[in-house]
Amino acid sequence: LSPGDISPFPQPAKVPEVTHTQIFINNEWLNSINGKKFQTVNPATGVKICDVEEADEADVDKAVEAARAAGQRGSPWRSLDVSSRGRLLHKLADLLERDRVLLATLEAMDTGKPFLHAFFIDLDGSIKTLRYYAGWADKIHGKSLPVDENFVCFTKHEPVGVCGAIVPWNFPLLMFTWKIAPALCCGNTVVIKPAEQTPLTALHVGALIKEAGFPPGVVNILPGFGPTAGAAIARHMSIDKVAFTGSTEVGQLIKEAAAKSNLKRVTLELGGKNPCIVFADSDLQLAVEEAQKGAFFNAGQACTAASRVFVQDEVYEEFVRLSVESAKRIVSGDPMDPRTTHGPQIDQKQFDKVMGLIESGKEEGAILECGGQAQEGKGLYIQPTVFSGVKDNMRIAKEEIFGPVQCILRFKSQEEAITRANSTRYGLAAAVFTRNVDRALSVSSALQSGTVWVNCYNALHAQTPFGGYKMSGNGRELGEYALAEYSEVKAVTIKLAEKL
Ligand code: TXE
Repeated sequence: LSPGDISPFPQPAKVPEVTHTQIFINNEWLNSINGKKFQTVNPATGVKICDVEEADEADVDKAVEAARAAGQRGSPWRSLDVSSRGRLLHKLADLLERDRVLLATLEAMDTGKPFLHAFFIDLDGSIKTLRYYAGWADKIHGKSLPVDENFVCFTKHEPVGVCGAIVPWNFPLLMFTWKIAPALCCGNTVVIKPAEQTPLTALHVGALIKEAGFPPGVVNILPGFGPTAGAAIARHMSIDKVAFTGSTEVGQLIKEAAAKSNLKRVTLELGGKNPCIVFADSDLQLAVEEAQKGAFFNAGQACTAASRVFVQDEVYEEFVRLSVESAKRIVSGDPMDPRTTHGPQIDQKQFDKVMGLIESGKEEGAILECGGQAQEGKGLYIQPTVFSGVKDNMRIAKEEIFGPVQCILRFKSQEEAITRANSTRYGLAAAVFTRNVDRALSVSSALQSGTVWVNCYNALHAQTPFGGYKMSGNGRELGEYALAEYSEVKAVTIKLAEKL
């Protein structure tokens, strides 16, 4: 971008006021019961933004009590007309639109992602998710069933009850709305914990939830840590469902805690090692651009990251050459600068993990084409890194890197590509690049993956279900499919005097 191109873009808020740093329960702002606070830091600068109240088990108990009361029979929330429920979700979407610049600024400060990405991607997705589920609120209905003998039977869809949610730091606001929107649309109440690295946008939305007019206790927000507040949600005896996005390892803990407590329902959206298969008959320039967008978007901190790019023999060298050229054009810098497309990793732990995996790639014999190092004097920034000659048994081909590292692997036949793509414990997303529609469809069918993109990458929509096969998770978020995760089905059977 030249300076002349910058002006049409929205600008970050000048001095974003962080006004909401407390626990949000019953539409009130509270200090933590144990008096603890934690700090949230801007990963682009390493500078503390503010202190936030730290919720623990006792605060979770209080929030669950509020959520349970808010969802009781006869409560204002349970008695609300379904069309009014939809209106409230639309109102919340309106308020996110009003505060879009402030929210995108807070998101960029707290995560280090470019402000314009936060504004155009995270905020856009959050607002659309709220509006999509606002539309569903009065369209969730059961069926009338033909049954034997002199009975009539119908089903109705009821709220599950108190829904716990635990979200990560890579898309804090988007994951928050992916959880609350379907839950509220189905009439549930929510107890949600943002990630400890990124509590700020969720808390600001708490204020908007109150302003929109949601009754007290319908949404409760608990900033805090995983092993304390998060684990208290997972094992709570009075939470009916938990939705989690995060690592596969913690996903296993959540499911175990749910099983050992009250068998609450569990939906999990976990890691990925997503294959992106580029056939020789593809539009190569398009494939290079999309695969790279997949690898480097959000500094590689995406569960959908295109972290294994399989390229067919005939076009392999050219693909590597173009990918390296493209990686070198990525602009890393101040997230508030509109020219920046690449930000830092979220924290030291993630930075160390990514740097460790890059080192393992070098040691195990992958060819380092570009990057491969931290950016000098820039804290948590890592150079966009391209490895070619990657082999299936290398750690960088097997483990989720969650950093700006593109791994390029070579293949010969379609069957080989499918087998290698599927040989992972994960199954979240996959992509196929080809101009042959028969090939696109047969490879899409063969891939063990909750999402398959054809000639595109990271194409996510509120209308489209998202979730994983295998150890990438259970259940689906978004779309009509998510409604089933947030509803109980009740069958009502009536005996009649005679057969109708
Ligand atoms: O994840 P955690 P971390 C992957 C990615 C990343 C790795 C580790 O590979 O490098 O996980 O990241 C809460 N009980 N993903 O350590 O710990 C925690 O507070 C209950 C993929 O950040 O899973 C936060 O709110 N909750 C992923 C959330 O879980 C617990 C996004 C995620 O943190 C808990 C993030 C516990 N015992 C990381 N321990 C994706 N699918 O997009 C932690 N938490």
